[in-house]
Amino acid sequence: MPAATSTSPQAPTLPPDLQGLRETAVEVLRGNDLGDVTRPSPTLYPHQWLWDSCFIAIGLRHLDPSRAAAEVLSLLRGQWPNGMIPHVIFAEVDDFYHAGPQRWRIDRVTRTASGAQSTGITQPPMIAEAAVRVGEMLGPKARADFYRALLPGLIRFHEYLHFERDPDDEGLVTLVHSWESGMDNTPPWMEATLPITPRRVKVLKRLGTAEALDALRRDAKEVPAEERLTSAELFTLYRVVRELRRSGYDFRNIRETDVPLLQDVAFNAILVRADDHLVEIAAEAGVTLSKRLTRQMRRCREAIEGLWSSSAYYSRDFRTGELIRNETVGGFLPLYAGVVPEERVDGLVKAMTSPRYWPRFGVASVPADDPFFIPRCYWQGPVWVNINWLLADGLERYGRREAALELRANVLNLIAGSGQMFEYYSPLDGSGAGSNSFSWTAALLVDLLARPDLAEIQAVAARAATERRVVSGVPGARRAGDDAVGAETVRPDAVGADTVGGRGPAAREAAAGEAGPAAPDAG
Ligand code: 2M8
Repeated sequence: MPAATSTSPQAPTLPPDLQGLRETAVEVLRGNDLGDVTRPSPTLYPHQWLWDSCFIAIGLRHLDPSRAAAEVLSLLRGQWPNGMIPHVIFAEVDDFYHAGPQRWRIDRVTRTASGAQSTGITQPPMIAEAAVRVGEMLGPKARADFYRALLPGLIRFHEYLHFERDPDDEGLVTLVHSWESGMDNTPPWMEATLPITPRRVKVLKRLGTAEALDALRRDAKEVPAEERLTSAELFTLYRVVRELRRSGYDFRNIRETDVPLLQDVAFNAILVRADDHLVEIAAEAGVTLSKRLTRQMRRCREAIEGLWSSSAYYSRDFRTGELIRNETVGGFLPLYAGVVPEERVDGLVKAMTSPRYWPRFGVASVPADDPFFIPRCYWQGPVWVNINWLLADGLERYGRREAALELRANVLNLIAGSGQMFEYYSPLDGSGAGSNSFSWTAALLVDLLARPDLAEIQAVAARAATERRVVSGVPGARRAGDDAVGAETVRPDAVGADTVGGRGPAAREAAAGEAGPAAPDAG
């Protein structure tokens, strides 16, 4: 690892309550520090994840910029000869992770730069964003060293995405697994994956013997199963891994299988922003990007327009070219990319801050009136700190400062409300869910508390805490034991309660037992 010398910045002077919260966050980051890399959480996620490390570095830069630079650079350890940077680089720890090296067997097809084991898929390309943020905190010499060390691998990664994952030159990058989106059980991916539910899983569901599958799950030993994807969904995702493994992780083979292939809107939006940062980094390092790459970057930026339909952005099915019309928070990420025409911006901000996405705490990952919505279930309702960070950043660059302040204040209230660093939070009652001691929540809190406009964020947070924006009639709230939520500001117009839960886990488990062509076993 090249030396990226810098001095540790001063900790900001904070009021005592926030000081305590910051200390908790720093403690979480310390506890998850494995050396040059930080695991997302102590129990559920013991390895290194691509976009987690990027968000973590964005927080670490305020504590130790050199360590933050090392976190970003460490991702290159996992780079494949074809340029791909994998979504997980496995640490040499006693492995209890549910999708560990044995599921992937990448040693049969390739070797990572360091020889470390990895998965065979990638994740949202946040590296360039993290690099620029870390670079801001380094002195000129240290930044130059850091960029020089990172750039060749970073360029190869962007080339891999733009070339290998856009084989038909459509401008958009195609993903081969929902784990690549980072939003594992987000509705468009679950819709697309349902038809390939393994036959054995369908049979078990039909027989009503779901417990058999639940008992095989490792992840649900760490976190209540109802806060994660259903067993049918999880075993279907394992089946996709098996298909990818058999295809040698080569897109040309993968496209011949039946695994869902999506041009994911959030991933492509993050890539467009990352491309801008890559251009900036290359310019500063005096490196010229190839014409071919520059052309594809432009094509990608333009192609996001093809994901817009009447009032929202959606992901698209690579095979059929059809938009998958499930609304999710991912549809707002073109704001982060900076590709939304000005005349659309206010409409998107209005939608994002409406009671559908912001029933009481926002921005929810799925709207509260959506059949998929479950307030504490993973990427099907909860508020995620990293996504709100991206949205606030985009809003600010669009000059929507008030909205950005509101998002940041809301995140502050959520974390302060629990006093702990949860993986995600219920948009209905603000309770924390998923894993605890979660690194990117801690890191992005550290980042938020270092902002120069913190006093304004706090003022908005204080106002929001007394306002108690609440919607009534969301069945999900009752399911999750959220009855305690008061209804001072009831907005009955907010959600169409009748439909809520219609495609919730039970319904989908049942559907998995009915629908779809016969598929091989659960793998
Ligand atoms: C979650 O995904 C992993 C698979 O990649 C899992 O559930 O095992 C997602 O929230 C993903 O976005 C995140 O990077 C990862 C680690 O925090 O956990």
